[in-house]
Amino acid sequence: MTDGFSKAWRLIRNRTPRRALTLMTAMAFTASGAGHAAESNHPANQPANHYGQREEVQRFAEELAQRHGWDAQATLRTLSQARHLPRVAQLIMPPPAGTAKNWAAYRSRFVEPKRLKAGVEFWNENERLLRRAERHYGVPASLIVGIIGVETYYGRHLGGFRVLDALATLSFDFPSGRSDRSAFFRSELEALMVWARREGRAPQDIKGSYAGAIGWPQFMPSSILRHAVDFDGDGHINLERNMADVIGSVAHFLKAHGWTPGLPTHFAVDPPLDEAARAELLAPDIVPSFSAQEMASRGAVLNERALDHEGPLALVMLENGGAAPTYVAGTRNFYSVTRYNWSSYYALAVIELGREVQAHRAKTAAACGASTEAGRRPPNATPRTKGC
Ligand SMILES: [Ca+2]
Repeated sequence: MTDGFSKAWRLIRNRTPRRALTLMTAMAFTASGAGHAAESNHPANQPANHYGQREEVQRFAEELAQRHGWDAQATLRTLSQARHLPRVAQLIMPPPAGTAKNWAAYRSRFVEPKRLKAGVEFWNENERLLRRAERHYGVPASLIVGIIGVETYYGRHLGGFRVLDALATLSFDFPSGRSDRSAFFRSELEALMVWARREGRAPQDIKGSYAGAIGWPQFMPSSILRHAVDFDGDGHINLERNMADVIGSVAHFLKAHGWTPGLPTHFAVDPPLDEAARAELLAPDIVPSFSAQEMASRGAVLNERALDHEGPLALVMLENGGAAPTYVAGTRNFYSVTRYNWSSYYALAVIELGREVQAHRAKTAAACGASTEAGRRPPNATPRTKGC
C-alpha cells in the first residue's frame, strides 16, 4: 500500500516486472511488487553483523529500548540480524524521467481475464467474510476484492524480501539521488519490531515487499499497528495467511480513511473545453473541492445523477500516453481509496477490477443457475455461485 504512483509508474514504464519496481513519489511505498523478491538476498558484500556494528544502529537500538522498555542489547541483537540488500536500494529509486503515464496500459495489467477469474474464486471462497466486513464497516465487497487483487493478485505476489533487511537497508543506507525517506523507514522498522513482539514472532522471519509492505493487503508495519484488525478474534493479526484478518483490515483501513457507505466513488464527466476553466478544476488534483454545480458552471458536462450529488467532486485526469486523457469526477469515496495508495490510477484500477469481478461473478452464477434449472432444481432456486 501507500504509494500508488510508484505502482502505476512501475507498471506503465516497464514491461519487465523486475525492472519495473521503482518508486515515483516521495510518499509511502507499496508492494504489489509481485514476484520480484526472489533475487533479493545475495549474500555477496554483506558482512555478518554489518548493521550491529554501526554506531547509528546502536543508537537506534538504544532509543527503541528506551521508548518501549525493551532490553537494549536484545534489541541490538535483533537489528544485527538485518542484512544490507543492494537490490532494495536500487528498487527504491525513481524511474527515469520522461515516460508518459498511460491509464489504459495500467488498467489492462489488472483488469484482465486471469485476474478476474482469480477474483471470482477469492470472492466465492470468502463470501461470508466479505459480507461480514461489508456489514461491519460499510465497505463494499467489490472494493475489498479490487484492492487485494491489485495489491497481490490474491496472494500470489506477496514479496519475498525479509522485511527486516529491506527496512534496515532503507533506514540506514537510503540511496542518494532521491529525496531522503530514511526517517520514514526507521519509523516503519520500529513499527515492525513492535508488531513482531506483540505477535511473538521474530522480525527476521517476516517477508514482504522491497519497501516492507506485508501480506495479502500489503500493509506497511505502521499501518498494521494503526489499522489492521483481528477480525476472527483469535488474538493475532496475520495478514499473510488469515483471510478474516486480511479482509477485515482492508475494510477497516478504508473506513478509517473516510469511506462513506452508499456514496458512489466517481461519475462520468466531460471536462471543460476552455483550457483555463479546465486548469482551474484540475488544480486541486484528487482532492474533492467543487460542487457538481460549480463544475458545471465552469463548463464540465455531468450527467443527471452526478448533478444530483451533494458532496464535493474532484476533476481527475488520467493520461493515456499520446492519446486523449480519461476524466472522472471523483467523490470523497474516490479520495478515500487513494489513501490506500496515493494515486488516481491505482484507485480507479481497484474500483474497476472490483466491479468487473462482481459482474463476472454474477454472470457465472447466472449461467450456473440456468444450467442447473434445466436439470433437477426448481425454477425459483437461488443460483449457486460455487462449484456449478
Ligand atoms: Ca486474527
